[in-house]
Amino acid sequence: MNIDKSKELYERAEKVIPGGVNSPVRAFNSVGGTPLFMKKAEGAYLYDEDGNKYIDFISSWGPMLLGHAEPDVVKAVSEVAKHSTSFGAPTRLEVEIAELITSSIPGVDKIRMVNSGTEACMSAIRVARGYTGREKVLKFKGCYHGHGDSFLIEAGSGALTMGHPSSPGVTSGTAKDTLIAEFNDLNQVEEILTANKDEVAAIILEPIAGNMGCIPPKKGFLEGLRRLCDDHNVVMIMDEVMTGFRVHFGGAQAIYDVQADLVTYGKIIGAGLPVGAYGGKKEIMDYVAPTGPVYQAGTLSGNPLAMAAGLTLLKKLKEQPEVYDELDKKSSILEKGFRNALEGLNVPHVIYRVGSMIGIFYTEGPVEGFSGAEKTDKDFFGKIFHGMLERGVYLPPSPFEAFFLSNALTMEDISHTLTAFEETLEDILNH
Ligand code: HOZ
Repeated sequence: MNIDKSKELYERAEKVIPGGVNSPVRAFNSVGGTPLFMKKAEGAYLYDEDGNKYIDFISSWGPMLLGHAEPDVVKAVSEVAKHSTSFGAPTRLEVEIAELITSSIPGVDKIRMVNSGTEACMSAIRVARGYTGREKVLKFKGCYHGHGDSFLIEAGSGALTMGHPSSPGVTSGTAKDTLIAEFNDLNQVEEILTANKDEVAAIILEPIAGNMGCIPPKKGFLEGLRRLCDDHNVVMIMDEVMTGFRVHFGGAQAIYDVQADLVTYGKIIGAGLPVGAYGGKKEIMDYVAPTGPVYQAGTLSGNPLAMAAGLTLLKKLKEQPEVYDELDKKSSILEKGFRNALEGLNVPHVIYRVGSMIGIFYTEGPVEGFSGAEKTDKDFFGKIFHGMLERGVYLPPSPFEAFFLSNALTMEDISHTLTAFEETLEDILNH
């Protein structure tokens, strides 16, 4: 495979961009090799600067549910761009997308647009703190909510001890306000809430963890969290940046029938343009300025290009619920194929799938949270990644990212991917 142009761009990029990339996972640090610089994408295919074509299993980390360069989305963005790319004043599109989301998602009475999932989650915990008058938030190890300071905290020596910043630049003052529990461990959450009685403003979680591979909630976990939040007057925040409008039009909340107090969204509600949003119960959202005292603002919030793209995609998804069935079918064929190949060659594995999100862990398991996910064989994953890439399949370049499928994938793409997977496994095991 010739990747000379990517190599040349990477060399140039490293001189002027930290690590040569604008988001760390793109640097291929977990898998080695040169990051590929993409030139274009269409439907389910990515094309790099050297003209190599790949079947895409990232879908821009979620939003490309109908594939890249979806014609109606492209048309909507092009039309709106003719009338300006930003006003710094309200527009009709903002009202329409807010109406569409609030009328579709039970419990989201009001919604505020921001520019990224990070911003949405940062703002949601600020509102929860303002609303409850409490300072601590509880998050789960391995759940990612963007790079806000409060989220870059790792657990201390035990669940009940203070957390530490996981990145220089985050203060110990911030760390003391973030409590960490193991995903899917309800008892630990209860213990932490009891030990921090009347101090916890919010519990924030990815209802289906999508940033430590893909790990679904155990039966009763979300219901249990809902109950604990009610008992302790804690705001329950579901981060549906990856799962919202993807695993189901109503997101994970619709699949598991558990309603959060606040929900955060990202990427997909802008069809891949830079967008985030947080929304929820009226009484909480009315704490946001200018109605309420919690400040949050932004010139590019509700940007017309992003709103036009998002509105077009969400309308299409709402009008075509069969998209989710089709995606489910394709994803389940892929999941079964992966499982058969791994079982056939006796490769230890745990596979999870929720709708069109898939996670494969190369370990005996169990994998129910980060301590299980961490056991995945990272070297093995790196070899799989490169074997697949050579065969024209672009997987997430990290063992801790989920696969995201798009409905633009054809059955031929799925069967090509499974053949590539079997060949790659055989190559690895025979060397
Ligand atoms: N870690 C991000 C997705 N979970 C990656 C974002 C990006 O590099 O684009």
